[in-house]
Amino acid sequence: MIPITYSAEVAKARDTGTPIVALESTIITHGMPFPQNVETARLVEADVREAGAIPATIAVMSGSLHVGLEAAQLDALGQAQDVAKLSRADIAACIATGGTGATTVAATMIAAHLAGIHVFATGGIGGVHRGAENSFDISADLQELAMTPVTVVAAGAKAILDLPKTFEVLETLGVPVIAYGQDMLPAFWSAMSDMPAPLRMDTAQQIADAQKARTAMGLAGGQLVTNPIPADAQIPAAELSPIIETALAEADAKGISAKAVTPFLLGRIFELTQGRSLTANIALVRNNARLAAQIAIAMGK
Ligand code: PSU
Ligand code: MN
Repeated sequence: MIPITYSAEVAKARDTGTPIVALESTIITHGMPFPQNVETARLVEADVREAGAIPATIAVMSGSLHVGLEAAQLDALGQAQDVAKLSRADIAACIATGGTGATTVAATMIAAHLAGIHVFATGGIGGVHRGAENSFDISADLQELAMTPVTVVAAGAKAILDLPKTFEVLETLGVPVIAYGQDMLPAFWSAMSDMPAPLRMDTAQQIADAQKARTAMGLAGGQLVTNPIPADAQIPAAELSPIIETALAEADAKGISAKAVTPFLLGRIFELTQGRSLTANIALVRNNARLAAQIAIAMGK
């Protein structure tokens, strides 16, 4: 087994059996600008604690896999330059070479599972990019959901993606997609899309029980819980879609590809909305952290 460095509070939670919620770090290093990234990470951790669970923010620092970051480590990561963005393909190489990297949804799921954590909160998962029929750009997050038994709470897939193709691929991969408390899938910055959700659940206990049933049946993989952004924080899809189109066209013109696509688009949408996309992003991550804590508590029952 790879050695894991636990934060003091996560180590204690493991000893006492307190529910733990995993949190990713790519959203800190590549998804939000400093200082809002660190402020948000702290707020999200506080939301998890307030809801009765313990937060475990995951990252690789100088070759060590950290599950739970001390406050000073979180600060350092939020300001570090040239941090790698780690997925299934490169997390082991980063550890082996003593590197520092932030974990995406896929890599965070892997680390959470190694640490025995069953629930993870993020903003939005990666998915099938628009134009994937030419670029083949499909996030490794989707395959990870099919393989690793962690329930991921997100506000849907990021609206910069091709959402219908993303949900088609999830269905093909056998990943349960559950909308929390509504019939339609949310679309990240907007509470509603025009796509009906494959599954709907209204309580954290149902979601926890569904993950347990999967595992009991020997079905590999996790679940995607799509939790709508709070109504007062959302940006209507109609308002956002021309902005997304502009950002996508710029990415295309600049030849942005592979791992750089998602951070570039999020950064441009932040600028084009005068920061409103970030305010919405912060609200939805916090909302997801609270639901993830309830699911982690329900898993223990
Ligand atoms: N959600 C956010 N902001 C982000 C991400 C998710 O609100 O920055 C990150 C996640 O780490 C996700 C990654 O796994 O973007 C997807 O990147 P890619 O499309 O390159 O797989
Ligand atoms: Mn990609």
